[in-house]
Amino acid sequence: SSLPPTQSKNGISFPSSILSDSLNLLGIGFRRKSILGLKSIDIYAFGVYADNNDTKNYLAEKYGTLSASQLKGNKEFTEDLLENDISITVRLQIVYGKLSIRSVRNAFEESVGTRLKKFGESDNKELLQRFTSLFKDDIKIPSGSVIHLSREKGHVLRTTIDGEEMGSIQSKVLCKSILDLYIGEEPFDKKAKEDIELNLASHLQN
Ligand code: DAO
Ligand code: DAO
Ligand code: DAO
Repeated sequence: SSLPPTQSKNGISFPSSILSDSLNLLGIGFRRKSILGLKSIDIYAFGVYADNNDTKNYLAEKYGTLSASQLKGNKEFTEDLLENDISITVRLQIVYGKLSIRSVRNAFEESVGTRLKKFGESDNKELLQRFTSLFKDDIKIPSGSVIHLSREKGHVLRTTIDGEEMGSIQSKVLCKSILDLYIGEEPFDKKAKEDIELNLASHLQN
């Protein structure tokens, strides 16, 4: 079975587990954005961590007999990963050093807003604003900052920046929408998602 990667292509390293021994790294990738339609810049690197026991409990019975290639691109599997009460943390490490809070808010409303709509959240404007209002103008996220976006038990989204608690919000659709950016059908980084599927396949078979 393949070991989870602990280092990304251009040298940003991710620990193989964080927060607890059972929260293990499944894949890493990049969030890129093209500026003025010209060049594409790396905004942040990310690592996706899932709780070993949760993935076994929720997914092994149904998917434990499938090979990595059978899991790859399997829509039902993606849906089950997003939908179930599986603890997952996405660790972001900021690369682009000139992020303003305004551009974070705008990007968030675009990326997460699209997903909230996709998952049928009718009141998404209110939910989005409740969330982005917490992005105070004096928050600093220079290059190297580490943000944790965690889905905890009961579909609670908890956010920390450099270990400092920003707050939590209980919302199944918000948790699902944020995780969809990284492990959904149209992820930011396709290779990262493939690695995640590969590592989950080998974990579920054991
Ligand atoms: O400054 O115009 C610019 C480029 C900014 C791109 C902003 C993308 C923000 C992505 C969200 C970051 C979340 C931490
Ligand atoms: O990359 O489009 C995206 C969305 C990333 C979610 C980022 C959440 C950022 C929360 C902390 C912001 C603090 C200003
Ligand atoms: O309206 O239910 C509520 C309380 C809102 C608390 C939400 C905290 C969200 C934390 C995310 C911070 C991201 C910087």
